[in-house]
Amino acid sequence: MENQEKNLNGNSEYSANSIQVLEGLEAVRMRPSMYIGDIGQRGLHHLVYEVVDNSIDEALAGYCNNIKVIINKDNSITVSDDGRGIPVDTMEKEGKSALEVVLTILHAGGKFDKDSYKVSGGLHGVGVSCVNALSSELTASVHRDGKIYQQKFSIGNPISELEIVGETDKTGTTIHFKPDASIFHVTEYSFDILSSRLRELAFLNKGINLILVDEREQNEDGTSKECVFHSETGLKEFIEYLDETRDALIDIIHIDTEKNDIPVEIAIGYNSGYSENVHSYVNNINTHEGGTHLTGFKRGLTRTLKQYAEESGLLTKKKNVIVINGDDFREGLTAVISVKVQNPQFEGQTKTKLGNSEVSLAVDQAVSQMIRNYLEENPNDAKNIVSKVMLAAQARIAAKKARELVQSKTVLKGGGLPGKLSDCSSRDNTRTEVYIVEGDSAGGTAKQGRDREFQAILPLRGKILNVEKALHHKVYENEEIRNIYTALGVTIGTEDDPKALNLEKLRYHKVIIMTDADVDGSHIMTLIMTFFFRYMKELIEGGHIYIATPPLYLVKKGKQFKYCWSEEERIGAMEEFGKGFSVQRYKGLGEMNAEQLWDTTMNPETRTLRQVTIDSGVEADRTFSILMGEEVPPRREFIEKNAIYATIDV
Ligand code: 0RA
Repeated sequence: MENQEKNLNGNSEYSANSIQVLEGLEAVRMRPSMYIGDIGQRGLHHLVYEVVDNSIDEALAGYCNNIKVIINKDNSITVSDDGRGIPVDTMEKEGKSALEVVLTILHAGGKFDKDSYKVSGGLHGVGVSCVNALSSELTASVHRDGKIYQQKFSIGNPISELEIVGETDKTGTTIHFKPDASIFHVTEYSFDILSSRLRELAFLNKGINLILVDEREQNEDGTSKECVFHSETGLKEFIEYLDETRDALIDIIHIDTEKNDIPVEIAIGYNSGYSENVHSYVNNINTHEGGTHLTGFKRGLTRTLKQYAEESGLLTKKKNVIVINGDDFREGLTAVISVKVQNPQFEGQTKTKLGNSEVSLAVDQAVSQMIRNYLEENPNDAKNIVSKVMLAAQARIAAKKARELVQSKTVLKGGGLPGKLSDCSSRDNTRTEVYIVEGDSAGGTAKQGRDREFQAILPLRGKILNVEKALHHKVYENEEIRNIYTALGVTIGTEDDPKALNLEKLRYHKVIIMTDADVDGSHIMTLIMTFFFRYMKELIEGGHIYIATPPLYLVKKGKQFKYCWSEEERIGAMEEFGKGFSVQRYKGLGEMNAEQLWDTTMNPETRTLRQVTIDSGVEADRTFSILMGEEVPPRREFIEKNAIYATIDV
């Protein structure tokens, strides 16, 4: 292949223009978290999304069908697409190629191709130049006009000219980058995290092929691990995926339309469960905090179903007329709402709440058209939904009473706290912590082993209720669960939202779940996590939930000993002592004495806590529904492998 080594800019001087450019990207390197969220695992993966988003834009514009993401052996990433290729001609104003502008100027993305359909965007919509700034090396290759163009960069600066390195009959863009290890705390990519995002993108953008290859893992035949994500029916398949193990009450209802120039896609399903699982997206971004699109959806759904129920006489046939409200229409509802908005205004604490008021009506109209059509054609499903709604209304009234009971002082013992709680003496809730421990005996050891100044112990009796399968009022009536609410000092209902958790009076900064390192302990851990995910998600989101990691083994020889947290550590310790050692496997917390428990698991100086975070609300929702439906799954492995809740060591 001929290497022409030609400088297409006709300009070998970067200096003049690059002063300004360097300042722009230098800001990204100075404060990376402002641009990509954080410099841990999340930020690391965000780099990939940022690049993929550009390819998705190209696909939404109708020019690209295939996007491939490769995790290379060295944890660098290659993203390639078969779009038109980033333009390479010189831009007059900047005096450099469009490619270089895209890669070196912040927010340059929107400068091109104004008419094209640019809606996808990362959490902060920062563009591929940020990825460049935070990569120790980045190579951009463009197949376009019969040629292969290439330019290399390092920490955002060009280190080569734009060169022609070959000829091609294809078009497309390939970005290869290696995240800068001097910036990121974590440099290893997770196949599972990337695959959940690509799966989600496939559902949200039907028709595109998204391929994920992991070069770090070879199959037996020498090929690399690979997954292809493709959806023909978009959000309909998304609901099928989310509700895989739930019992469907109706066929999935789906609409893909445009209202007042706003593309709106919605799919809903009703299942026999009690939880509400509504996921909303704006420009492919999960809007955790909701916003105008969600408001429009709820309003349209409630109004249309209510109207239908009243007109068809299904509601008034019952003797006891009960007042139904909006919540009742969403019990057992799984829904995904996806809108594409030209100039999204993101608000809220995590900038994931849509503010654009015009979107509300668009979604309202779409959902009401969708439901009206569906109910007219499927009167039997309509009956199923209405009877479900009536049951939900009755259960809601029971749940309200039970919830009030949770908060009423009458059920509480001395000082308003549960009798089983061994509280700490400090009331400085920026440093207090509570250990939630299974069983009274482990609770006893923890109580002796703790530092009572700032560590409280709340023992739970055996297995707590599986909230995934319980009606709300059963959850609030459950004694162990009530103890958790009162011990933590959290209540239900804030000024903004009567159902949100109120953390104002949270009594501990860290809530640490400590269970045995065996199958039973894992099961209890899963039950407790399910409770926190479904009923106290705000605590997880606030970074308050942690998992304690007791050791698995004690290897001992004479006066020397070593605690081990993995098989490798155990083998290492045995080799170190080579003869005359003994190995003790700790199955339960109760097998350790108070001092051992303090040394290994509770002492802030030496312990390892794993903070629980939610990487993907969608994956977490689905996984809890699967996990808690199954009989005897190897839960701990499942949880850790599948990153239901990702945990990071702190
Ligand atoms: C600006 C203008 C055009 C395409 C692109 C950017 C583009 C960017 C990326 C980033 C990754 N893949 C991409 N593919 C395309 C339009 C070019 C034209 O008019 O031919």
